[in-house]
Amino acid sequence: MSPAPGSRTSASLADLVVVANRLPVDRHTDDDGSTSWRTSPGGLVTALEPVMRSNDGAWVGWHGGGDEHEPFEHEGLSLVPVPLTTDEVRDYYEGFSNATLWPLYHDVIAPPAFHREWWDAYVTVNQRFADAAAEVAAKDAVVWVQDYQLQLVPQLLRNQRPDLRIGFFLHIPFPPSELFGQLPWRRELLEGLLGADLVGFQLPGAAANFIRLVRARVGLRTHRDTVSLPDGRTVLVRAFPISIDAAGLEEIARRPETERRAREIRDQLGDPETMLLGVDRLDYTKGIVQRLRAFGELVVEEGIGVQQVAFVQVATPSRERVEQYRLLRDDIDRLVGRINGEHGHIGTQPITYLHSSYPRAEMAALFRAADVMVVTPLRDGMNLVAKEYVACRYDGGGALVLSEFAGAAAELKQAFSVNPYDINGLKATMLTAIRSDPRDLRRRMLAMRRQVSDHDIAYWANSFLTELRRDRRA
Ligand code: GDG
Repeated sequence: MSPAPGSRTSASLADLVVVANRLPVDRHTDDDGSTSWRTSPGGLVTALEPVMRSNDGAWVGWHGGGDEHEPFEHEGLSLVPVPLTTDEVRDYYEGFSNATLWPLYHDVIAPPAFHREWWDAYVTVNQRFADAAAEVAAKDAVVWVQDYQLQLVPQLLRNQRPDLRIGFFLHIPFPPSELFGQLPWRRELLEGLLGADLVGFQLPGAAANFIRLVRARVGLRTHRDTVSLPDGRTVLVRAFPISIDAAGLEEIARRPETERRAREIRDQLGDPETMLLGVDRLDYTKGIVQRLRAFGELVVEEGIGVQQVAFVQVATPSRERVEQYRLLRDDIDRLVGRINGEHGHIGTQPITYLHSSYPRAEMAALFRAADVMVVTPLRDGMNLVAKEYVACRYDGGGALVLSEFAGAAAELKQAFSVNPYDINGLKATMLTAIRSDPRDLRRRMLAMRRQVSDHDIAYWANSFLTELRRDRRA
């Protein structure tokens, strides 16, 4: 039975509900034992904050703990915490989400693991998120479910609240049927997603994969981007390429202290002629090993000295309890150690490797400092780093080397395109980018800047919500 949309006081019911694995806040425990919440900055919260405020919005997500926690307000946002036990974090989050779905959806770059108890936890946790959303949503509210951790939520929510308008957006790639077909629970996941009125993907190819799978595995009728269900309901399936808060980031990049810091970074590197930069979560999908190996070979073969070229790689710690991530970290440590050991000198080394995370302003300074940004994922839903680099280059300078397997490649057509599996091609392209004529670089950068500023994160959120709210019964 559906809980009356009012088991909470009607004043706290929301007309727009975002459901995501994490709340956009982190809990901090102070010395005296008291706890406080701090906003964890991210693209999604930046995008949704204005719409949340003007729509009586609420955000449902895990608060990082296993304790039951009452809904609360933080900096004007209404937050609804969902608890996860330690076992659920292991089985639903680290297990099914990050060791089954993540590798399966990224071309099986790492082998996905299939465990029935992980699936059971995924079902249990998705039901809990659906229950929390059902309880907080006002009558006829719009609910926007985010990402691969919550693919069952649309249908579980619809079972309880058929009055709602439900949208779903997948931030990562959606695989072709040959790979998706491996999943023992493939039909359940497709049916979970079909609970939504609008299913959004990063690219049209992913939307097409989904439509094809729905026909083949669920046996439903589809016409172009629409799925027809037996009860007369239709599901619209479209691409909505995500973006960044381009103006907000450019404002940080333009600050005098950011410029000062960018100059300081180059000085600290020994003032090389060219600085190359990589910024990624430490993840096997990002092609960090391929990129560093290519750079290492360039150093040897082209006789590029540390005075000429410096490579800075920021690899933000990520999912450190999942085995594949620990193995990758060791591989990168070894590779960097070998290249620096063989080609470094006292005080200078070819690769500056930073396994750490930094404030936004430091990232902007790094983007300002870098002549060549190297983004080489083996598969990536979008890749916001590529767009962030472009947003920071208000001077029209800098070169972007971009993998053809990043979603961003569909929009950033003037980047230097690479196949990261082709190490020789990667070397040649990095060299071309390093040696390019500044006028050619400027022409490319200005075109990419236009694309990113016209299609920013607000454009993304508005296009999705406008489509979701559209009355399609007529
Ligand atoms: C998923 C999809 C899709 C990184 N290190 C630091 C830091 N970052 C920021 C970057 C960027 C974000 O994290 C990473 O976003 P990406 O898009 O590059 O990659 P994923 O984390 O894999 O994101 C991806 C995205 O969802 C959105 O839909 O594009 O394809 O995989 O914003 O700048 N930020 C700070 N310090 C760091 O050390 N402040």
